[in-house]
Amino acid sequence: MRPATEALIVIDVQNDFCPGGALAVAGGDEIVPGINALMREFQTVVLTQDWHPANHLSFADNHPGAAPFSLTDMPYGKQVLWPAHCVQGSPGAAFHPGLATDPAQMVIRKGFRPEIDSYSAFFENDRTTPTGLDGYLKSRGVTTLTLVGLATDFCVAYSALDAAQLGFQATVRRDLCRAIDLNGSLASALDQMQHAGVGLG
Ligand code: VGL
Ligand code: ZN
Repeated sequence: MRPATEALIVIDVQNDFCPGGALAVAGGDEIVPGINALMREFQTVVLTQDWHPANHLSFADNHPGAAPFSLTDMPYGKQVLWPAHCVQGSPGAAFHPGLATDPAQMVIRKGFRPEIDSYSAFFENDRTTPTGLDGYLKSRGVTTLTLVGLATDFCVAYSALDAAQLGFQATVRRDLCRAIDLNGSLASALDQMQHAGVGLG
């Protein structure tokens, strides 16, 4: 068992990010058994859940004429327009049925404001609106994070970069993540994480 200063953060292991889902990540389901096994080493386990209203502005459907995976300008900067995914309460938003959810003490939902996307578990995409996870972890004395889940180059990378910025020692277990890899996004995310001092295990 690892010390109480360490937490495992399991990012968005939800049906819509697994094969057959609305925004399927290749091999997204392959990481589930390994994540379940890793949970047994941690006293603190947090799950995140992408949790969008149907009118969410990250959905291409809510921008007439826009194609999925195109870019748009939001007040906070560029935003990829995604196929509708992880709609609150839908089967696609549920955790993968094989994911062990009982060991988690905390489930943090993000992306619930129609006008702001939230890739990171810590801050929404305006980079200033907090989710509250920083306070939860710090008030529990957690200093060191291991991050796993979906997708490596979006929600995992944004979470790991914010974790490093917030002073946590962060490691991404690449073998327990899978990537979307949109226009070089994986290489760019790995480069940014390396420069930020995120461990890539
Ligand atoms: C994610 C795109 C849109 C992710 C979430 O979990 O990486 N990617 N929403
Ligand atoms: Zn999303």
